[in-house]
Amino acid sequence: MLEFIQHLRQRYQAVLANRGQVPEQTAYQRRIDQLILAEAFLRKGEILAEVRLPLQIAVLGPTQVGKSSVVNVLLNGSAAGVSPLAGYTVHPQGFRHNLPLGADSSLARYFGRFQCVPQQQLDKHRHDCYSLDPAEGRSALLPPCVLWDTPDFDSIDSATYREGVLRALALADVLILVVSKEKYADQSVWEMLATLAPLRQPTLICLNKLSKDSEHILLPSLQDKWQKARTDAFPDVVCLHYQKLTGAPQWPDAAANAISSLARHVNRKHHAQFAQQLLQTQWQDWLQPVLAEHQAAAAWEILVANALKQAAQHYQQDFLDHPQHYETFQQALVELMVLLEIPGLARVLTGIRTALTWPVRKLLQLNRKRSHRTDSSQELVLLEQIAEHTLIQLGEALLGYSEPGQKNAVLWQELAGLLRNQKPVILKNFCLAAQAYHLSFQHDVEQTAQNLYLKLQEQPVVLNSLRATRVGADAAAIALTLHTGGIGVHDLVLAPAMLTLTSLLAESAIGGYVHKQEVQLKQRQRERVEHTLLAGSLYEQLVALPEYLSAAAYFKIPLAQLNAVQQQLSKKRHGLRIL
Ligand SMILES: Nc1nc2c(ncn2[C@@H]2O[C@H](COP(=O)(O)OP(=O)(O)OP(=O)(O)O)[C@@H](O)[C@H]2O)c(=O)[nH]1
Ligand SMILES: [Mg+2]
Repeated sequence: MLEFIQHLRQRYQAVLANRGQVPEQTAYQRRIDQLILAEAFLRKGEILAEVRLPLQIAVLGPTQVGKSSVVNVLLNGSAAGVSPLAGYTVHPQGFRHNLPLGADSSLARYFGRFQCVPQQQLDKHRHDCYSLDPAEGRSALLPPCVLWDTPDFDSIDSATYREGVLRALALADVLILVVSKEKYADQSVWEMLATLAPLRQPTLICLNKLSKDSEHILLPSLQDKWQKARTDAFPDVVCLHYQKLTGAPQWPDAAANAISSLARHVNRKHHAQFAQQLLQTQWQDWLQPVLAEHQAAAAWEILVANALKQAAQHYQQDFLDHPQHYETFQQALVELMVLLEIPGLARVLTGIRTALTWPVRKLLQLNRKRSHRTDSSQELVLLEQIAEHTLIQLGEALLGYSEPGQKNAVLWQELAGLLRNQKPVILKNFCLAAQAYHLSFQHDVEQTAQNLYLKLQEQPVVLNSLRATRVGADAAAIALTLHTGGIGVHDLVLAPAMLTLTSLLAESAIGGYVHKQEVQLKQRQRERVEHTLLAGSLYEQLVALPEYLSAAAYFKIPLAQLNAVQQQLSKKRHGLRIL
């Protein structure tokens, strides 16, 4: 689970980085924050399950509200760096208050790739660091704890050190939110508090830099803002008045125990439960663009499947059912003529001396190389046209989906571009597959001819009339011409001899059988075209297109992986030991 959350966060960051300004920018940024928090919160849970971690208190707030000043007041020291420069603190800085000396390895494990550096050596330009130093003395305002001064989350530069803030905040058992008169209403403050809500940390608000009596005006408004962002009770507020002389806040005596009593509300036993609730409530929102990609891919598959259904209908109408285009059965009849070796055939072979003595089939074998029946096939021409038409139709549909404002418009747009670029390759592959099909289907044509031949053998009357008529001889001549490359396959359809031969057979005693053979051949042909060419070559190439979407700009998390993680999430209702 932890690895998945990490991966999801990285995908969000990559997608944002690669797509530039996206309409969902704000939502993506919020989810990245939530994922960093969740990841850190789960990591803390892992550590809590193994070791005793001292109480962690984090001071947070927008820039220049006096966070570091409050840290110093609470520690009764001056260790935290204070400055009038916005965004002065850029690293999480921990101060160990009243804690026995001990190994801090569990915190190092918590911070992971972040390096622990002595406070004085923190580099302003390196943001994957934190410090953890002992506090100078003891403070009556704090229980034994690690007190964290954190960087702001609202300045322009804060984007570069935001992860450090979030990691420190997810570690905290208790939060101290510092806001000032100027900053308490900032949207960033309340967005951050909403993001932190699932962590259920007991919180104290410090209203800093107050002028005399201004708290009465500010407090109701502060409460209102809290209630809009959170569902938990409005916390205690400590009002800190502006101290011109010291330049530092002064903690009121009445609030001396505020933090210690807040710390008593910390209940780490519920950590696992809170973590699970956090995942369950945010899961669907996090996965929304990931699922949207899968939905788009599924929609594309349906689009392709429908287009291919239409393509199959075109093939049926414009070829199989078309009286002037359908040539395959005529080809079977040509083969039949060859098998019959109709007498009189020799007449048309004048000029080919060997033909007078050689059986026709032998002659055809010699010429087989020369004639390539796929070259002249009307079927192949039509299939290519159908494929091209299908791609044009799909391209138009994609453009419709890519209109700005449409769901997944960016994805559809890129898919439209991919289709445009890949079109020549898709068509070429399709044509090759079509030729291969056509060649292999000759076997079925020959088989049909064999069936007819065998049937004719049983019907000597029909056979003899065929041999006796001129039609037979003419058709046989055409057969030979076709085999020797003299005419193309499509010419067969309209050749008068072939037409007469067809009707002669249809009206003969084996008419029913001939018709059945034709129907069966057509059926096999349709199945083969649908299966190997439409559902095969074309569908497979088209459905694979989304795989070529630029890897960095999309989530591309497989459904199987999603399902596996989701199962984990729903299984472990009672605590997240697996996490
Ligand atoms: N006079 C007066 N100045 C204060 C008070 N609290 C903070 N300041 C000043 O406000 C400025 C910012 O204080 P910091 O404590 O550095 O604020 P911060 O929130 O840590 O700021 P960043 O680290 O930049 O986010 C400093 O110049 C402080 O001296 C106060 O109560 N009175
Ligand atoms: Mg600071």
